Order: sequence, then C-alpha cells, then structure tokens
Amino acid sequence: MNSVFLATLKQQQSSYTPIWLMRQAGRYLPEYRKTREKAGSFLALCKNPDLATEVTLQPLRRFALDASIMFSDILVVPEAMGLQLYFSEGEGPKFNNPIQSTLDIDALKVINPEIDLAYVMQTIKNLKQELPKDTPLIGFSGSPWTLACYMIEGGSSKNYEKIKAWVYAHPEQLHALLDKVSIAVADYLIAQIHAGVDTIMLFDSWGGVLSESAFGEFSHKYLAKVLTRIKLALPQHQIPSIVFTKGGGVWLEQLNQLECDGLGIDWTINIAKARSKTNKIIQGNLDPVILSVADRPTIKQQVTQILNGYRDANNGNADGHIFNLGHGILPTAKPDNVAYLVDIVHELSKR
Ligand code: 1CP
Repeated sequence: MNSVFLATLKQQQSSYTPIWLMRQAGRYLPEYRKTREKAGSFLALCKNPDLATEVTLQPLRRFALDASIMFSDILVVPEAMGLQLYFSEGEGPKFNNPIQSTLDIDALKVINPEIDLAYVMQTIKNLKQELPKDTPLIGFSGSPWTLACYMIEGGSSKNYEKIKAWVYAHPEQLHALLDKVSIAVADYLIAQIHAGVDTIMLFDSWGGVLSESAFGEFSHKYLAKVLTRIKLALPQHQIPSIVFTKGGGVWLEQLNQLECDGLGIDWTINIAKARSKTNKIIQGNLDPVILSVADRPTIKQQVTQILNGYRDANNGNADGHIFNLGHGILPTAKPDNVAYLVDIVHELSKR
C-alpha cells in the first residue's frame, strides 16, 4: 500500500506530514447524524456493518485524510463481556450492571471476538473492499484501564471515585479485572488484524487521571501486556501500533518503553518537548476546540507552530510526525474548518 501514514509509522521518509482526526466520523457531520437516525440509535449504528462502513467513509469523501478509522466504540468490548450498554442522549454511555464486586468480575464472559464481535469484523471486511486502495484502515480498542473505568463507574465520571476506591483499597481485585480485560482487548485486536486492519490504536483516554505510580501499576502495565500478547500471537504478521494516553505527556519516557510504534499526545504538551522524550513516532497535537471556535488565520498559525516546533526539535526533519488532534473532534467542529485544517497541514508540510 502506498500510504504516507503507514510510511511515517514505519519510520520511513515521506513527502508531507500525514493527517487524520480522532473521531473523524461523528456528530459534527450532518450526513453522520442522518445515518445514525436511519440506524435508530448509536449502538444500532455500531452493530450494522453496512451503516458503520458508510459512516467510516463519510469524512474521507469530504476531506483529504491520510487514514481511516473503523467506526465503532471502545465500549462494545465490555458489552460483549456481559455488561448491558446503552447511550442516553446528552449523557453519554452507561452500563445497567456495572462491576461492583469480585463476583461480578468472575461473571464476566471470556469473549471470542470472531463470534461475539462478529459485526466489527464484518465492518472491517466491508471497509477493505470499499476504501480507496491506498487508504489505510486503523483498528482500535480502549486500554484495559480506560475500559475498567467505564465498567466500574457505570458511565462517564468526574472524579473516578468508584474505581479509585479499588485502586487504593482493593488493588488485587482491580488487577484481576484488568487481567481479564487485557486478554479480551488483545484477542479483540488480534481478530481485527486477521480481519484486515493496517494499524491498531489503543485509546487510554483516562490514564491521565492517575498518579504517576498508579499509572505505572494500573494502566501502563496492562498496555504492555496487551501489546506483548499481540506480538506473541502474530509473530509473522506485525502491524504498526499507536498508544494514546490522554494526559500522558508527563510520562512519555515511561510510555517510550512500550512495544509500540507511535505515541499520541494531547495538546497540553509542547510537541518539541515531546520529541525530546521519546524516539517513537509522535501523533498529535492540535487542541480540538480550535475547530469549533477559531478562524482560518488562527488555525494556520496553530498548525504552523506545531509543524515547525516538531521539525525544529527533530534536527530540521519533519518525518516521524502524524498530525492529529489532541483528543476527539467535538460535535461543534465546523466542517469548513476541518477541510481547511487538512489542506493546510498538507500544504505547509510539503518537503
Ligand atoms: O451520539 C452519538 O452519535 C455518539 C457519539 C459517539 C461517537 C461518534 C460515541 C459515544 N462514540 C463514537 C464513535 C467512536 N468512539 C469512535 C469512532 C471512530 C472515529 O474516530 O471516527 C472511536 C474511535 C471512539 C472511541 C471512544 N469511545 C473513546 C476513546 C477516544 C476518546 O475520545 O477518548 C472513548 C472514551 C469512548 C467512549 C464514548 N463513546 C461515546 C462517547 C460520547 C464517549 C465518551 C464519553 C465520555 O466522555 O466519558
């Protein structure tokens, strides 16, 4: 595949800096909202391979993006393990039966992703047929820690008091849960690789709510476990991987120890500083709010700062950087701004 995104991830030279956007399919696009309505609900959309394929393709039709990401959600894994998932309008994801005890952990199902998440595998197979031949497909999962946050909190959380009660009062039980989730996550990603994804990404969206030592013990350790299990299962079929810990800029040296190819960074760390702390590919790091509130000159100025900051910190070489947002795109992002962003990144980064 002739892909600037994959070349960059493999530490090869490229002719410009590739760009894709976390959550590039989503509510900021009117055609996405229409397809979700047709599906009936967000979860029904995830479980309908034809419609999930359609919404994956929507942003690629509008913008010159360098990669696609399969449309799904990180929470389909805990659902497959037996938690009852629903999405309430305006409130986000919720589980009816969150984990409250070790009995609940024991009751979690050991998943067979080929069967229990067959609809995701079908979406991937559809996409491999329908994507332009040089557009790579990113598969993904939540990290064990981030999934455990939702499984114990029962939904989004402000202070993570329920899961932190386990961190500080019942760490062994939490480790038992994280072990079980790590196996599910690894097996899910292995199945995605078999189905045809070109890269995998682990979203550790809530790793940043931990202290440094707790991050090592409850998140980093399980990211490592997932990556190792995948490598051992597929010795002949290594594909690049990216890990994104939101708030992880302060732990880049630690994240650099992981067996992955790229690290995502949010907008709170200067990309030049990030470059000095890891030798992996760096993905990021525009503040997503800019796409909702800023005008074109401001977008151009912010993009210039990131591209130049990276290049200057990398001995004048712009390779090794994948442009992205520092977190998922917001529903209020203006599609015109997204179009401008993609074009200006390509234009300003031309070698
Ligand atoms: O109403 C709607 O249409 C639902 C909005 C929505 C969308 C578009 C949700 C609910 N999930 C998604 C899709 C999604 N989720 C993708 C799609 C692929 C793409 O990028 O185009 C991906 C990669 C995710 C991953 C995801 N889901 C993460 C990790 C990335 C991140 O942003 O940190 C997380 C934390 C979730 C949980 C989730 N699902 C949905 C929402 C609103 C949330 C976040 C809730 C919270 O803040 O706690």
